[in-house]
Amino acid sequence: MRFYAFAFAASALVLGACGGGDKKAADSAAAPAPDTTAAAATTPAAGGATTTAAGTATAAPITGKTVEVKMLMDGSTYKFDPANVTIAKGDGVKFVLVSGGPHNVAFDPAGIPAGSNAQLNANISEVQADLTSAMKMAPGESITVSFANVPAGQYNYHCVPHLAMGMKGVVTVQ
Ligand SMILES: [Cu+2]
Repeated sequence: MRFYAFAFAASALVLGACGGGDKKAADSAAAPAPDTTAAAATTPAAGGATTTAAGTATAAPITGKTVEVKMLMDGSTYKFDPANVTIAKGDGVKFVLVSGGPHNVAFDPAGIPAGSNAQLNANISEVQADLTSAMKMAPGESITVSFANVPAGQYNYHCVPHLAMGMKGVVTVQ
């Protein structure tokens, strides 16, 4: 009790002596505040900027020819037909459901040319998730992908419901 009283008196003395009440409050308020603010501002801003940059690509319309790829069930095999097509920049691919739906078109993020992700997302009709089209159910329904304003290279894609059954293909853009 004697110790406690002494300590209290001492701290009161210190506070009183240097006017530390204000200073200490100002320091403790100022010190953590910039750190927290900086961390909070930096992290979402960086993430947001990246997302925004990736998401702000506007659809580049097909300027060349449109190649048709069928999505079908052949016996017990699900496939894109033809599975491999070679086109020029500016061409498009129309994926048409023939049978065996539901089917969709999903590009593999690791299987497309570097830097093509944002534009490809913008160029997929009815894009539903990253590089992934909406699901199509009925014969005659289709997904169209423009390969305008994207880098040349190989674009690997698959059908999500039938990936395990090997329903995949490659669009090569020259
Ligand atoms: Cu499928």
